[in-house]
Amino acid sequence: MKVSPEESERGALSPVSIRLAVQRVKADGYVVLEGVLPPEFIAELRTVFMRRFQEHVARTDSNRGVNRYQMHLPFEMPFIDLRVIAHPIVLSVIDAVLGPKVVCQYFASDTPMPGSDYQAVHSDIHALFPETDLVVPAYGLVLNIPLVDFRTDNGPVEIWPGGTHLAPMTLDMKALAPTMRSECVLLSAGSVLLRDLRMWHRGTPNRSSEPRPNIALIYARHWLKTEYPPISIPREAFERLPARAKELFRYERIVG
Ligand SMILES: O=C(O)CCC(=O)C(=O)O
Repeated sequence: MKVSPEESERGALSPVSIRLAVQRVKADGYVVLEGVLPPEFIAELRTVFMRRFQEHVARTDSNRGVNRYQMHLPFEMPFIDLRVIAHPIVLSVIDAVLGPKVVCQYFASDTPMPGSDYQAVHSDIHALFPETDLVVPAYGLVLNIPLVDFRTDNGPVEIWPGGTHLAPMTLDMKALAPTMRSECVLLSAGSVLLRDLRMWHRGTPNRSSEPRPNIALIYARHWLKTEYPPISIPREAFERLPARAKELFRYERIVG
């Protein structure tokens, strides 16, 4: 979905756009919002990210398959710019899907490097009721913010849209996924991908010569407890946040 220049200017989607975006998430498991972040801001994020990332790679083994890194982000600028953590356009869709009292409980990144491979198809959340086939409405959304274009050659995320977010968690994902329709999400930097935590997906090989960095946040209903470690937030940074952002991060680890 394209965000119109008027919506960008106002920092708010029209009610019709919000309704469409919400219905896309409910029906398809995801929505792409195009043109949410300006190129100069993406460039700044990418520069600072790549510095951090190179340091991380120099001292850590890859943790998401060969040449593929998940790295938590420090709770500092420019990563905690409100356009990343509490973008009004993005939050308007998140709020409409997840209801009041939403929290943000994951602040990290995924970067396939050249030489990375396919991941196993997976969902980003455990079953709430593993002993049953019960399917419930959305309770968590992943926000992906690409820091470079996602192209066919640089390891775009592959998704199984249109129903897998509503599939019982007892299904045999590994056997089923290869027999089902999937697509690679090709995105221009500046666009964002909002996807149901449950939607089946995987990383694909980066066959280019550059890393493909992507910021990932999880927003959820306030009662959800994931197995990810809490976000560590320096108290001064927390205190400087506006009320809405404070509310989003209120259950995280405020230190100092
Ligand atoms: O950004 C990507 O390539 C997806 C990575 C992913 O799904 C994961 O590591 O769990």
